[in-house]
Amino acid sequence: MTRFDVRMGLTRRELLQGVAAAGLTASVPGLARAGSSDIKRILTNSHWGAFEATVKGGRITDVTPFSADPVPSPMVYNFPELVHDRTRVAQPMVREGWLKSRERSNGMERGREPFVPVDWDTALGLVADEQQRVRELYGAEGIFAGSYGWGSAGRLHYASILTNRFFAKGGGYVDSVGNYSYGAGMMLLPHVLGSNQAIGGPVTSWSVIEAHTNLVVLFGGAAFKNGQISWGGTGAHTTEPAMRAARAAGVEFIAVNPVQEEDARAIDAEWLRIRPNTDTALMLALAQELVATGRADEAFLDRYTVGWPQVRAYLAGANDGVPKTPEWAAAITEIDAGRIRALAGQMADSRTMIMTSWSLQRADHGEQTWWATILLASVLGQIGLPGGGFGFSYTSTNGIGSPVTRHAIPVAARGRNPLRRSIPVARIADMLLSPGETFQFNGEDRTYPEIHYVHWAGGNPFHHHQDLARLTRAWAVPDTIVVHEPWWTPTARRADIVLPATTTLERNDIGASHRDRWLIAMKQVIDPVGQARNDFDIYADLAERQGFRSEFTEDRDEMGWLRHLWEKGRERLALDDVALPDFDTFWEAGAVELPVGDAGYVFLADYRGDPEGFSLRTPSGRIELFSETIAGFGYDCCPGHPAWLEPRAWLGARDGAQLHLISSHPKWRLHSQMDNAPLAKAAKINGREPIMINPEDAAARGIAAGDIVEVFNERGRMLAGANVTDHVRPGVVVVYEGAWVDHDRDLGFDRHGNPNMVIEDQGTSRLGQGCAAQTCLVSLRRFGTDAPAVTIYDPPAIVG
Ligand code: PGD
Repeated sequence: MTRFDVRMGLTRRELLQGVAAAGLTASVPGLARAGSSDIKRILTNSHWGAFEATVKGGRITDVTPFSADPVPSPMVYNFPELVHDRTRVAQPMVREGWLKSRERSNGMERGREPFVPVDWDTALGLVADEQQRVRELYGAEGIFAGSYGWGSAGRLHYASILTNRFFAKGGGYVDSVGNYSYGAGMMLLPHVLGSNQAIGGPVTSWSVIEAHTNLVVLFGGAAFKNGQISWGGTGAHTTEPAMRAARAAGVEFIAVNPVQEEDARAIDAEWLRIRPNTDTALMLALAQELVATGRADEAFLDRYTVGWPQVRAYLAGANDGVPKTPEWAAAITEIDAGRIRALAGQMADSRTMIMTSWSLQRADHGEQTWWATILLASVLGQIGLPGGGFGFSYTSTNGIGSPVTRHAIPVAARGRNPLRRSIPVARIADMLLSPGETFQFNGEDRTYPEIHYVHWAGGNPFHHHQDLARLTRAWAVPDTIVVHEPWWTPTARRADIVLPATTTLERNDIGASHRDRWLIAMKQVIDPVGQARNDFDIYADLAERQGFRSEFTEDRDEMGWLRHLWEKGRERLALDDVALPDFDTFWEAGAVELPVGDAGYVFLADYRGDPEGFSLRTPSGRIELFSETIAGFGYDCCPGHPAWLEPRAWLGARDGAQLHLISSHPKWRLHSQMDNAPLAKAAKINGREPIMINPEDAAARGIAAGDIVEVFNERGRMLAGANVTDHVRPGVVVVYEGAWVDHDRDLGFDRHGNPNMVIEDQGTSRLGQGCAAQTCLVSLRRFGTDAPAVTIYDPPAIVG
């Protein structure tokens, strides 16, 4: 089978040709002929971009990207197949064993037993009765509804927020805090900078970078691929054009990365092939080299930071006897000491912007990489100058550095949870497995509750969580698990009750994100597929059965809510001097373009100009290179200043021929969304998720391109398809996250290639407790010829 190379900017024709070349069986509808009378074209929006859907005979036959989008994502072309795919959940379903007897059903059978179709009335009755039973017996503490996940674009039908709202109005629930994207960083930054602005923006504008920056040092991705998506909707893609424009204007890029990404090549980035999880050591050595060569900006450090004396002593090796020299870092990072010295000089001689990606804090001690970034930028002393300093999100999602407005159209309010109890989001399995156990989190001691009922909508924990075999054991613990999903994802298959949800194309909504200049009326394109219903309506009916419909809906229907959210947004945007039309005018027009915000924005320029007047919201009012607060927590896994802490698994301490597994974000789907669509399927190798392997590592194991390989360690095993390439350094393999796991517990492995089968389920540190997926060692071998077929795109067994 030919591998289809998925590139940006692909036309639909090229896409279809590629799909055909890959020998896929997925149905590819023909292009709709314009001018035919029964054809409708309706504008809508999605995380991947806005597009016009062509509808014929009640089916979506084609899509045309939004005309104002300079670089549409090819992923929008997936929609016709995706929406009508055979993996849609046709009607409400109940796991057979649970339906027969909840008390006697075995939680380990979740994902193995067949489902029984039921009508909506029966399904909602079962769910409402079960919620009431658990609430009466165990209180709000027995219910987990911290349902995490990206869900879909739109301001109203955002599934996890509606979930929180339903349970808040219904008496309370155990919630989750933080996210899998930058959970460690978002806990750290308030201590160091006083806010999370460095993540969400505004950050220094790309136009400023283009005009003033000489050198961008990218720690982590140089990824246009991640810029394909934005939470809430994407009218115009800005990341790729901005990076290309900066390059064309003469900005030099250096990519510090174990992988040479295609996007980094597109901007001629020099590749520094670092060992995974060692960037902190490199940053510390760069800082130490600047000190040693008299190039540290002592005046900046003195005026704008606290804790520099402690950190300078640490860099010099005063406490541990280990000066953090280039030679020291070279032994850890495998980047030549001479190159480290030269890079320090280059950074000091240039107007330098440091861009560190979200993925680098998604690792053991991930907090340190972001703190060390701030340290290095402080030593360079360019923070607050045009084109200098640092940022964390430029290459992690669309729209960062392309300012729009401060305010946005709001989402439906979550409501106040009367039970003020939550866990860090990535500690879900610990919570289910260890009720009553105490854990530390950002200076607090917390206790895991005893959960009897789990309700999930808009997320896919059986893709996003680490150590999926452990999650399977944890998932067996609650009495009941209810999932709303459009598709038979791995999580839907592991529910007791599955409620089929509509997709964005089957309902009305408003597409808007504060990182995008387009507000788009997402008008319903087709009728709901099968018996799918909107999450909002599902919750409204569940609330009705329990006597709080009016509190949940505030007596508004779908269009009433959209009108309400629009009017609230209109009031807020007026504060930014933006005059929006009334709702009816907007709905009729289909799209409204917001004026571009402050394109000359420089992050922390106000602080640099007047550090007292614009003091930071840290205890000292300054950038905290040493934090008394963090030091006071007494965590050895996160001391009071940025430090090199050896990761629990890394190439510097590997066992024999182990390889470091990186599982970053794919360019052909969003997390697990669209894994069941043509583009992702076309990228598979021998039907498996691709694994990038360096030729040296492949040869040492007798692996050739296209082979099915087995990736394994003490936690689990999975198959993948070999992509032998020089674009990954020796010792490292890459499997993108998000393939629908096809874990056969009898065979003992995942047939498909979800990296979370083998990744450890441990927090980044006791401070952040974030997802640490990028810390993982694995072994690799050729699997042989008779690999079992992937079955995950077949719906599960349905009886009765
Ligand atoms: P998605 O695939 O987006 O992944 O994890 P997340 O769970 O967010 O899942 C969203 C689900 O919502 C899909 O199943 C989709 O079908 C469903 N859905 C969409 N729209 C609707 C709707 O309207 N209603 C309902 N009810 N459902 C809907 C993402 C998470 O994965 C994140 S954010 C990150 S950053 C992490 N990254 C990594 C990583 O880098 N490496 C590894 N190994 N693992 C990761 N996991 C994390």
